[in-house]
Amino acid sequence: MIINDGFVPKRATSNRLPPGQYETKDFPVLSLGPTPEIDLEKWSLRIDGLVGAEQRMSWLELKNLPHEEILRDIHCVTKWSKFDSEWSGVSLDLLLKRVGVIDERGNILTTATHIVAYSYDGYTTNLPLEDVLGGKAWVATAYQKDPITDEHGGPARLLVPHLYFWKSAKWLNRIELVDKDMPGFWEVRGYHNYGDPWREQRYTFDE
Ligand SMILES: Nc1nc2c(c(=O)[nH]1)N[C@H]1C(S)=C(S)[C@@H](COP(=O)(O)O)O[C@H]1N2
Ligand SMILES: [Mo]
Repeated sequence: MIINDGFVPKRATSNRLPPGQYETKDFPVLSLGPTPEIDLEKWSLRIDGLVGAEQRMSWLELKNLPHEEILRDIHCVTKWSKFDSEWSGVSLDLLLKRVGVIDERGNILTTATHIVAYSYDGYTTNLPLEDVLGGKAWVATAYQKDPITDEHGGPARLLVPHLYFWKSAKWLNRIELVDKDMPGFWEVRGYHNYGDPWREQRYTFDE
C-alpha cells in the first residue's frame, strides 16, 4: 500500500543557515535611532550620481512601477536568520534601467562601480554595483503583502538578501551611483565592507 498524506519534508535547515547564525521565526527590529516620521505626500526617492539622467520619484511613481514577489532568507550580523521572508518590491535592475545605468539587456552604461544608499534617518550603506544587478536587490514596499511597517523601514527599504541585513537600508530616500567605494555608517564603524554571510564577513578584518 502506498500512503501519500501530502507530507512534504521541510527543506533541511542545515544547508541554508550560514555559519554562526541561528534561525528565528521573529522579525527583530534593529535601528540606530528613533523611527523617522515620513509623510507619503513628501516622500521621494532620488537616484543620481553617475547616471544617464537623474530621477526623483514620488511615492505614487514608485508604487506604479511593476513589483516582484520576493521570497528569501535574511541574515542579520547579530546572528539571527529568518527563512522565507516575503516581500514585494521594484528591482534595482528596473530602477537603474530607467536612469540609464544599464540598457535593456543589462549591459552597464556607467563608470560607476558602487552605489551608496541613503536613508531618512541619516543612515548610509555601500554596495558594489554588481551586487544590486541581476535580480539581487529591490526597493521593497511590502512585507507579507502589507505595507512595510514604520519600524521595519516603511514606506520603502532596500532589500539585498544575499548580504548581511545591515546592507538593506530602511527608510530609503536616495541611491547614488559612484565610481569609488564609499563605506557607509556601519562599514566605517567596524563592520565588514562587503558582508557576505556565507563567508561570515561580520567585522572589518574578517577575510
Ligand atoms: N535607515 C536604516 N537602515 C537600517 C538600519 C538603520 O538603523 N537605519 N539598521 C540596519 C541593520 S543593522 C539591520 S540588521 C537591519 C534591520 O532591519 P529590521 O529592523 O527590519 O530587522 O536594518 C538595517 N538598515
Ligand atoms: Mo544589524
